[in-house]
Order: sequence, then C-alpha cells, then structure tokens
Amino acid sequence: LNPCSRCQYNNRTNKFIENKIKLGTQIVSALSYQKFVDFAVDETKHRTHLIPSPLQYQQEKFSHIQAVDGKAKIDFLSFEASKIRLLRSMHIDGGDSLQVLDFGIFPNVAFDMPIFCANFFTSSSMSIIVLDLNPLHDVISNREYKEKYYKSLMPLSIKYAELLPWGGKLTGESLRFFSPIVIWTRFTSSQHKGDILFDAFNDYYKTWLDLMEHAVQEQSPAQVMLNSEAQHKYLTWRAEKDPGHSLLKKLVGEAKARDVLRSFLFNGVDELSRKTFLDYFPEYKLEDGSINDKRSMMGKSFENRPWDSKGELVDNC
Ligand code: BLA
Repeated sequence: LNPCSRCQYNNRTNKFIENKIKLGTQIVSALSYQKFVDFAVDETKHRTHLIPSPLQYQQEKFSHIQAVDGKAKIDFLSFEASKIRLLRSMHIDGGDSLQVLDFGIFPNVAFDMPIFCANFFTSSSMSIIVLDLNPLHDVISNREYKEKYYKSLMPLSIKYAELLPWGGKLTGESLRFFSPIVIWTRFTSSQHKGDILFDAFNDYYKTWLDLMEHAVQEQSPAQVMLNSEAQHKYLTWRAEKDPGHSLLKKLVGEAKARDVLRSFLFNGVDELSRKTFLDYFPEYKLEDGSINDKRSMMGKSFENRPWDSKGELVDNC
C-alpha cells in the first residue's frame, strides 16, 4: 500500500488517504473518508468557536468503537458552537472493503437553517451517497422556506447534476427530507468519483457555513418551538428508519447500535420533545400498537431527479 502521492492531506495528517486495492488485474481505489472529516472540522474552526460536545469528553464510548468483526474501527467526533446544537461525525473504517461516513450538523433550535447531511457508504465496488442541506421545514408545501434557503443555491446543484447523477428510485419518505439541491447518487467506487465527491463535499460544506454565518436568531418563542419540533421530527425519523441501521447492528451489535443511534447520531431524539415516532408517522402503526418495521409506506418512486433547475418539483409520482 502506498500513500497517495497527489494528496496534500497525507502530508498534513500523516494518514493514508487512499488505499489502492488490487482486484484481479484491475486496480480500484477505496477512499478513506478521514480527509472529509479533517477538512470539515478545520473549516468550521475558521468560522466559529467549536467546543467539544459533552458526548465527546464525558462518554468514552463515543470516541472509538472496535467492530465485532475485529476489523472495522469506528471513530466519533462531536462539537458544539453558538449556532450549532451538535456537529457530529461517525467514520467507519473497514479498510479496503468498507468505508462509511455519517457527518451531520444540527443547528441550535433558535435558528431555522438547514441540517447539514453527508451520508456516504462505500464498499470496494459500490458507493451510495447522500449529500444535502436537508430542509428543516418542508420544502414541498412551504414555498417561503424553500425560497429563503434554496433559490440562490440552485447553481450548486446544477454544477454536480451531471457529475453525480440521480441514484435511481428513492422512497417518498426520503424525498420529503431532501432539498432541491440534494446529491443522491450511486457509483462504482473509483478515485475519480471520489475526487468529485470531495469537491462537492467542500462546496456544500462551505455553503452551509455561509448560511450559518448569516443566520439570524429567531426572537419569537413560537417560531423556536416550530424549529425545535421540526428538528425533532427529523431526528425521530432517522433514529427509527435510516437505511444504515442493519449494517450498524452487524458491526457493533443491537444494543450498542441503538445507543449510537439515539444518544449520538440522532442525539436530541429523547430530549427535544416527548412526541413519539407514531405521533409523527401514524401510518406506521400496527394493530397491536407497535411500529411497522417496513422502511417505507409510500414505496420507491422518483426514478429521475424530481426537481428542475429552478428548484420546482416537476415529477410528483
Ligand atoms: C442506502 N442510504 C441508502 C439509501 C439512501 C440512504 C437514500 C438508498 C436506499 C433507499 O432508497 O432508501 C440515505 N436516506 C438516506 C439519508 C436520508 C434518507 C441520509 O432518507 C436522510 C433523511 N448509510 C449510512 C450509514 C450506513 C449506511 C451510517 O449513512 C451504515 C452504517 C449504509 N445505506 C447504507 C447501506 C445502504 C444504504 C448498506 C444500502 C442498503 C439498502 O438499500 O437497504
């Protein structure tokens, strides 16, 4: 294994950023997502005062976990800042065959800015990617919120629409949590695609930081409540239905996976409100009162990008 000679981050962080894997006669590259995390934390520190989250210094368990397979290691990072309730990262490094990044920023609820969301799953052959500034409030019915945040960002989406094309059918539920600038894509893992993804991550990340810098604190308690409830609904959805759950369970076991999901990744789900999953999503209620374990009630649809270049929903089926 040779460190990548092109990559400046190797020198800076002394980490191997790209591992070349020999697959038969073909050489493919599995990216490491560590350089994404390093970039994001450095960039945030230039823009705001980050302080380590209590999750990081009080709870050893949210620093590093070794997976039960003995191979993959999972690294956690978490911070707070004046406009940031929680910035957290989970990086699963399973070497050549598995790399996962779940990087999210949840704003302080006095602000209505979007939630930064980078979810990258990469095996040696395939990558499944979601990169978005997830809307805090519904952008399908709430035009005002859509125009406030996304109208001026459509060029960013257009920049990557061809390089990272729509990844195929998506559940109706996921679409409701995505913005008109979402990058939802799948590709055969390669160095070239990894480089494009890094550029996109840079652009989306800096854009989110710009939004943060300009965000103005909400004065009305009623609006703060709405923000808080919207964030709680988002956390509740993801803590229950995120597609990564089964892999996480395999890696760390059921009990630890639940802890990681509720206390770390979607922290706030047990604190921001008392509402339950079924209060928000009653269509999942089974006759015995439990939650249907289907991931989607609406099913998969949206084979093509349903947003046009102006951010209008063009295909609603
Ligand atoms: C698949 N992950 C997916 C898919 C999406 C997302 C859209 C495609 C499958 C589908 O259509 O649902 C991501 N979906 C999201 C995100 C939101 C959403 C971010 O609704 C936000 C609202 N992915 C991870 C992590 C792991 C992971 C942490 O982010 C593992 C620990 C794995 N994602 C993963 C795997 C698949 C996947 C293994 C393919 C499995 C499947 O399709 O069921």
